[in-house]
Amino acid sequence: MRQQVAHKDYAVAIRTVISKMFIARGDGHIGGAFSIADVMAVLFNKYLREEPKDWFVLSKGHAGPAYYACLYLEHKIPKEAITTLNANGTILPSHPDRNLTPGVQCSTGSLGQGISQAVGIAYANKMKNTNAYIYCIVGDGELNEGETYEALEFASNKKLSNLIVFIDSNKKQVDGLIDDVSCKYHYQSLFEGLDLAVHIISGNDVDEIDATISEILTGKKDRCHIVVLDTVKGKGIPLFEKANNCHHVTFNETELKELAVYVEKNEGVVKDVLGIAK
Ligand SMILES: Cc1ncc(C[n+]2csc(CCOP(=O)(O)OP(=O)(O)O)c2C)c(N)n1
Repeated sequence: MRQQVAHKDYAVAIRTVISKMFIARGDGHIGGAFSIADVMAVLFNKYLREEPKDWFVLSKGHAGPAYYACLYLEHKIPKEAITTLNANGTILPSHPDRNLTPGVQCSTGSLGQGISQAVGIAYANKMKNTNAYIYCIVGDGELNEGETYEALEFASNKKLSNLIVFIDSNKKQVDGLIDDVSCKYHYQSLFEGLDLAVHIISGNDVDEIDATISEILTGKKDRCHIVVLDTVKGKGIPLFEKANNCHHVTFNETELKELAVYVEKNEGVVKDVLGIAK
């Protein structure tokens, strides 16, 4: 296993690489990519193993750039690709495609379908008696898709203790607040009602995320775990944190400048992470 870096640095490196992709492209799903940078940092920096082969499924596939940033930091994709996000002929399409991008394990983007793949993978691994874990990130807006509950019912029925599902509760989806677009979610009772283990934590706090995963991995293996991440959409750059809508942004001059400032400030951290994650 490679040496770890500080989770906080890894998260900053993820946001910096995403910013580079968006500057080159001129637009992107920034809000939901930045809100999950901290959980992605903990997973890629510490938990995802090659042997036994763990699985990572980004069910909210529009946050693909966050996934690509991790794969770049893990030396799976080349530097030249970073400036080609969603361009013709790129290996980095807007949403993850396992046939195009080295290291991507599941193609996602149609909301509800990533979590459905994740439960299937977890069930197959359970039947084969592997020690692999399946980590899946689902959006809170994605929970508006009925398919997510069908998948979780299956996870409950099959007691998929090798599956950890993170809900990115950033409180906003594409066209407004979750509470307005659909309904207010009472996560504890909602998921306990499905007989799943529920953890509600600060989703932009790397230490709390790390402690929660560690507790799950060392605890009783009798059911699937749901970790609700209380996050901020656009977390990391105040301009986007405060925006009413930063789901998908075509960046104006001020926003591009803000991204460039972030990149300039944190380029050194990316180099440090790349150096250690060799
Ligand atoms: C089946 C399906 N319906 C609609 C969309 C369009 N869409 C893309 S992102 C999104 C909102 C998702 O909200 P959320 O899961 O909260 O994303 P986040 O705020 O975390 O980025 C929608 C409706 C889609 N990708 N797939």
